[in-house]
Amino acid sequence: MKSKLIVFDTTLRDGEQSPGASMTKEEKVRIARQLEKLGVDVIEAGFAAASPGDADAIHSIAKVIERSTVCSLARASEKDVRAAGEAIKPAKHKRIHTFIATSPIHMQHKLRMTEDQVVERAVQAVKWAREYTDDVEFSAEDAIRSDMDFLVRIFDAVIQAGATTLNVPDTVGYSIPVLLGEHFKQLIARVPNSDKVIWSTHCHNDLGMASANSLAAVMNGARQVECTINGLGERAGNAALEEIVMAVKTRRDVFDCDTRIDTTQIVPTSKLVSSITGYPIQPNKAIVGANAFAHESGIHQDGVLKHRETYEIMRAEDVGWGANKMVMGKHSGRAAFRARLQELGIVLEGEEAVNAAFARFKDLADKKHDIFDEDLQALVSDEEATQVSEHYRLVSMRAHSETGILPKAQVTVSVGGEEKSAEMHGGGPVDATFKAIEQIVQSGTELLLYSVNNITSGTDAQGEVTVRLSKGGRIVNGQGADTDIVVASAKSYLNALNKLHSTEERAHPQV
Ligand SMILES: [Mn+2]
Repeated sequence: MKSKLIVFDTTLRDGEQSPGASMTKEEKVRIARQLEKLGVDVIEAGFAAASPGDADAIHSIAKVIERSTVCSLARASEKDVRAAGEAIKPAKHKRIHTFIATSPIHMQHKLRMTEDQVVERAVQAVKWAREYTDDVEFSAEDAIRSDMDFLVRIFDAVIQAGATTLNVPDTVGYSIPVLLGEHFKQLIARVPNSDKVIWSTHCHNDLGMASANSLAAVMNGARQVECTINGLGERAGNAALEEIVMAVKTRRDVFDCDTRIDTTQIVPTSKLVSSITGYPIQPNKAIVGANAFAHESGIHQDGVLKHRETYEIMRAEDVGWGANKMVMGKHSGRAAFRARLQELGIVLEGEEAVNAAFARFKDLADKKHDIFDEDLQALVSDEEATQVSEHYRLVSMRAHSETGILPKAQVTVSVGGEEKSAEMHGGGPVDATFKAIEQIVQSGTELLLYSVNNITSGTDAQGEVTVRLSKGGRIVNGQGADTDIVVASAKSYLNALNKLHSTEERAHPQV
């Protein structure tokens, strides 16, 4: 009988801390529902004390999630822990995850606290958290660079205070598998009552070893892995959920534990997170990259055709490739449209919202023959984006490109209800369009990233454009989808400007 490996997904917390990846409440709820369908045990839904908006998003997720545990992060302060406790209150299964730094460099330079003070604060935070739930996780931030004797002391103290999961994060992505495994072995051997708690790993990918390090922890007794979809996260990201889950499943001969993940939901979840955050997936990404199961070379193809196991260690359909064959089109009715949204876990508030989304669907079906699940997700994202306090709205545009002629764009934007137009030349139709928008808006932002990806295949596919803008130290991603990539570009640029216009300031702790 294999033991259970708890999958703790932090896409909505650590993942959201990727530059510009911040999501709206509706987007977070949509991802949380998909994570539940995927079979994630714990959903870290956010950091409640970051802002009232963050607390509200966690609260909304806590209300709709039934099977997964809903968790909020909290620094080791009374204000943070109480904010977390309030935010997760409606959840059926709830957890508070509190943390404090334990490495000498963090205690001296960041916290300016002594070891005794850090232990006292950690114990107090766990006790506050226990007022709200019996399920309390404690993280020793930067554990990998902390002194082993001190870690043993603080973990012993928080177990006595009531912590039930102990997380040993490699916050800065510094470890290597052999050392990290040894770290877990020693901790579990030395901490009193270590068998009464779940040991957890949280690895960052700065040296490209997040998944390998996490698995080394599992081989040495960790029974919870903290990870994100597509490896999203601070800097180089976190351990990728899909890699951990498939490694444990594929190498059953090595791991004496198992997850309860429905692996056929991996690819749909990956696509949803990518499309909502605007972080495209590299084609050669393990499990979820477009090439992960494509056999280009003739020799490989021949081998695979003769006997699949010659080159394939996993089956594409087991991770959800090709599962989205369900296609809708021009003749699909309102009932079918609604049923499909429901199956995708998309809940639209009220008949009016359904009607608006259905009208968009019909528009799209006029331009594009087959409508896939990914198109529906993009359509709903687009619809939600238009509802988010639209200070800037695209009224109309015309872009012209012709060989031998300087490209030109004419754009009309509604700015707080007032229509303004401009016409500009540029290096190409997209450049001209952005220049025309800037001529109207005068935002003074810096364009950090512009990327176009096709949502599905074929030349009639919708283009999904991501634009990353920076202004005064703040970074936002804007997105837009359309069968015309110049129009999609204008939408994404305005979406980013709207976010800069409305986003509130938030705290960003790192674990
Ligand atoms: Mn982290």
